[in-house]
Amino acid sequence: MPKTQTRQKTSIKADKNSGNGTYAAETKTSGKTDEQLSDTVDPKQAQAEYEKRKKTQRALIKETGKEKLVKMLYQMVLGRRFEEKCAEVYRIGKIGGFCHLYIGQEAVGVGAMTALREDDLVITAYRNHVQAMVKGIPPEEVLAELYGKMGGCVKGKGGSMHMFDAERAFYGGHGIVGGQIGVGTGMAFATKYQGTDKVTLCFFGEAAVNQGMFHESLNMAQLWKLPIIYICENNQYGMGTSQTRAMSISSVAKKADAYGIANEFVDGMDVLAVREATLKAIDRARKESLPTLLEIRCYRYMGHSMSDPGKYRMSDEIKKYQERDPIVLFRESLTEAKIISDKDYEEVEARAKEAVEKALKFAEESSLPDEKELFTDVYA
Ligand SMILES: Cc1ncc(C[n+]2csc(CCOP(=O)(O)OP(=O)(O)O)c2C)c(N)n1
Ligand SMILES: [Mg+2]
Repeated sequence: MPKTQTRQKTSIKADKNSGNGTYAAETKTSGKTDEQLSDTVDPKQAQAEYEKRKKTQRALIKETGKEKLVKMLYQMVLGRRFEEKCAEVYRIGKIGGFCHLYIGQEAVGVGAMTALREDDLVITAYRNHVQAMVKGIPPEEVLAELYGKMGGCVKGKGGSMHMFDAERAFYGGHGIVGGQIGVGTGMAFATKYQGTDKVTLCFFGEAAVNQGMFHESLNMAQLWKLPIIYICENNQYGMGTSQTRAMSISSVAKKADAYGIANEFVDGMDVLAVREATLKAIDRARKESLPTLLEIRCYRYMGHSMSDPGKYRMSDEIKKYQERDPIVLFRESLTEAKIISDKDYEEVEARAKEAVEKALKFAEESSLPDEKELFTDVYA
């Protein structure tokens, strides 16, 4: 055997934590073959898997507890009603610029983020209103931001795509597809460098996976053993292009195998499945300082943005996915487990509606930024 090969092998064995030569076997990657990987797209098959999973989810329901579960349900319903209101006021010209809604994807943001600790970090793309609220930014501040008003979380200067709140560890809101993957990787590096046990959660769409930034970041994250969870919200479309027309290998999760990163495919219509997968990934990040890639398969009901004419898909396809609506499924799971009654659900709906009305009043009444704001918080 040539000398160089011997040397490389030695360094893998000698220094497990240096970042050199960490292999899949050490990091519990999927280890699944193409045929075994369950990247179920067909809603019927996904529903059958969900029905089976319901039994094992009872344990998760029990350990999560009623208070937390109802809070998760509330956040999903609030997200839905909030985005519906955004669509309504956008159409009458109250909101300017781009506006990307999260309707249909609520289980991803809520399932993943409610598994975090309050001081954990989150970074995401432009479809960010609901995630901002789950991280604790009040609905008033999110809607006022959409209105471009002073009461917004970034004083009206960010708009729909750039929610941000450093105190709540919500680092945006990014419009450049895949840009946040590099920034998020840097955030995870910083928390490790500072000696904390904080975890970073980095969301992006499946179209971002075709960017070099995704591959460069995953490579570094495993090399440097960073405490980060990459969440690919695979809603199956990048603007108007279906994933099947743009990606050579349809499984996003499997791409992590190339970097020796643990990965999992998750049903994004099932908030409990999202929670369970994220909890495992958080454990891996916090205790072992290792990254994970979760591919969470979901579907967006609305257009890519409010200006999308939607000519690239049939309405039947949307209906097919709506039959597995994440809020309906979660309500069903909680009702069957006797956690909530119909009356409890109605209360959740009423509270969410009230919160949206309060946010609307706040956004309407908030003032426009003063001209001098053009020169505050500007770094370049
Ligand atoms: C670097 C870059 N290229 C192109 C665009 C234009 N663009 C905006 S959104 C988008 C599609 C992104 O789709 P995906 O990542 O799947 O996220 P989704 O909108 O589905 O949430 C594209 C191509 C951009 N913003 N940035
Ligand atoms: Mg997408």
